[in-house]
Formats: sequence, structure tokens, C-alpha cells
Amino acid sequence: MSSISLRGAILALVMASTPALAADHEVKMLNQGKDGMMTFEPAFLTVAPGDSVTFLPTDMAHNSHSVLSPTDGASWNGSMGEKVTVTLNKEGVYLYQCDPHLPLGMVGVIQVGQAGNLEDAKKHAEGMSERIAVNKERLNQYLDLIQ
Ligand SMILES: [Cu+2]
Repeated sequence: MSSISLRGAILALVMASTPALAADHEVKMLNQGKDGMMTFEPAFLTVAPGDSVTFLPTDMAHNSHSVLSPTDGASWNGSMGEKVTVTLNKEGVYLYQCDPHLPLGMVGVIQVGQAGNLEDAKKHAEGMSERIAVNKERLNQYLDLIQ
């Protein structure tokens, strides 16, 4: 093997072992989505540690506010109509809501890697559910998608 092709082979090996670039996932904040009125879409996301999620004010009168994160995990509190990007390094389940539309079931769930805090998340979700009047089933449906 010539030294040039050897260098090429080494370079290919190095690149193959480099972790995949962190992805950015987009979640729309909508007045009307496939889950009905006042939704995040997609409202359930599975992402890899180190990925980021951007909440887009596709419709304006919404915000994204995290209400449960794993220990040492990121939290966020977007203003109304604000585009927010969060990087999620810590594995676990994250719950978030649109503050004015929590009573209408405008909630979302993100699973980052292993769902080590699933029991905490379910317990917290029970408290949230007491404040949801419409589309109460959504939160549990999203939690059921956790693997
Ligand atoms: Cu909203």
C-alpha cells in the first residue's frame, strides 16, 4: 500500500469513528394540528443526547415552557410567540407545556436517550392532568410512546 492510500485509509477510519453530528429537531406551535386544536407538532419526540429542539411560533399565541426535566437537565421558558432552541444533553424524559393552553391540553414530551426518570415524569404528569380540561388524553398518549 502506498503512503498516500494508507493516509486515505486512516482518514476514512477516523471519520467513521467520529460521532454523528447533533441534529436539530423542529416542533411547531399550532392553533390547529393533526392532534386537534392547540398543539405542539410533533408533540412527542425521541432525540439523541446532544441534539437540540427548536420550538417554532408557527402560530403566534403560544409558548414552550419546560415543567419537568431529568436531574441536571436543561429547562426553558419561552415567551409568548418566541422561537426557542434548547440543547438536550442529559438523558431522560422532558415535559413541557404552552402556559395559556395547558387547560386545552397543549403539552409535549421529549425522550432523550434512556428514560431513567419515567416514574418521576408520570407522577408529574398526574399533577398536570388535574389542570387540563380538554384533550386530557394527549399527555398519557405521548407518555405511552416512551420506550
Ligand atoms: Cu398555546
